[in-house]
Amino acid sequence: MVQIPIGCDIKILLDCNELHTKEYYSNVIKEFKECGFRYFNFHFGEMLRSEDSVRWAHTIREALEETGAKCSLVHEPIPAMFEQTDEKRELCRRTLQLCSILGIDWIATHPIPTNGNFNRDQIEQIKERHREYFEEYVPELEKWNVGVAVENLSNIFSLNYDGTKRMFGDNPYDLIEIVDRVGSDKVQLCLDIGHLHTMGLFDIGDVVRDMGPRLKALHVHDNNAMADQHYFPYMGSIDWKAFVDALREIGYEGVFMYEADKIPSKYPTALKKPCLKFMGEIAEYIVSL
Ligand SMILES: [Mn+2]
Repeated sequence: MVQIPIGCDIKILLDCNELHTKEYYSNVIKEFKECGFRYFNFHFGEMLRSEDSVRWAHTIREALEETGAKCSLVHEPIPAMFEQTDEKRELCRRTLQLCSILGIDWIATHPIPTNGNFNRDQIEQIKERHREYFEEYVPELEKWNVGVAVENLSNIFSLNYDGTKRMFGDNPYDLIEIVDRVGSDKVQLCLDIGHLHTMGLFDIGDVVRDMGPRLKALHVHDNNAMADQHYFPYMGSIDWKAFVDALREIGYEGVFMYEADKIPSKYPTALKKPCLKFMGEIAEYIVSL
């Protein structure tokens, strides 16, 4: 049985700063590896705007090479990709450049924020808008050899924003269709399992199977199906066995990547590593089910 590798948000132990040395990053990465993680989910955050971002990325790359770790996913640039001002375009270009330096395979990207209870024609228009948007981006993605993994959302977000009940992207089948219309191996899917669970409409195993080979990245976290809590697995009500069985069935080749950094962040620094170790044990347990 091929074991699915496990990954975690590196920011749990790391603060991104251009002043940090390669040794600093190597030590942080070693701590992650001691907890079972060799793959990371990165957020460039403010570093994206730093004059020194390219040098900083090279420093981290050296630390990754030295420690035999890999950054496989980044959650950028949101919402930079959808507001095409010159400044945002530059942030997008910088994002792709940093991803390329760091060897990041996939950028988890939310769909264009669109709230409302849409009819069929409106949904069709929104899908076409996404197709056009991503198609335009494909040459850049190819140039930098980085892919976009479009992430499913939750209608819970739209309730927070303006009281509407739906948000485009909360139905993973709309995203499957966009990916097929774009038809590029650089525009694929990221399944946020927590978002999907809050919808209460979809069977997790069926969605994984229907995404099939388009599924390139995961955001793993749990919830009680009523809020996007970003809990550890088993703190909520997701059926983890059904999830991992379906991943195996489709021959998922990506990483079992946590997006559950909010919980460790609540703990004092001294407890962050034990917390991470526990997260590692939970992930190892699930991928062995
Ligand atoms: Mn997510």
